[in-house]
Amino acid sequence: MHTAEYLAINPMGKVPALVDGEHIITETAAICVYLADKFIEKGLAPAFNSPQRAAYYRWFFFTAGPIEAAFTTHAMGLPVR
Ligand SMILES: N[C@@H](CCC(=O)N[C@@H](CS)C(=O)NCC(=O)O)C(=O)O
Repeated sequence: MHTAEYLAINPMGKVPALVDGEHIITETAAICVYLADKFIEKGLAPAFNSPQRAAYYRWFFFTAGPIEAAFTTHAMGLPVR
């Protein structure tokens, strides 16, 4: 992940990363939302104009933000508040 080839895809040298044609998407949550929207007919996300989008975004990014931070904090032996 620290090769020049991979760093050209994700300069942070982290996985996952998705290359979709000319698009590069990093960050797990962004990849999931991108794919769910790209293949909206699969029903992985609420329809684009659905009011359910509010809760979908709220809880999706809650897991990607505060939950990931809490797991990392806990793994470092620090208290999670
Ligand atoms: N916030 C990023 C975290 C990415 C991340 O930390 N990936 C880890 C693996 S789960 C990684 O690439 N670790 C290798 C490293 O930091 O060198 C995401 O959600 O995709």
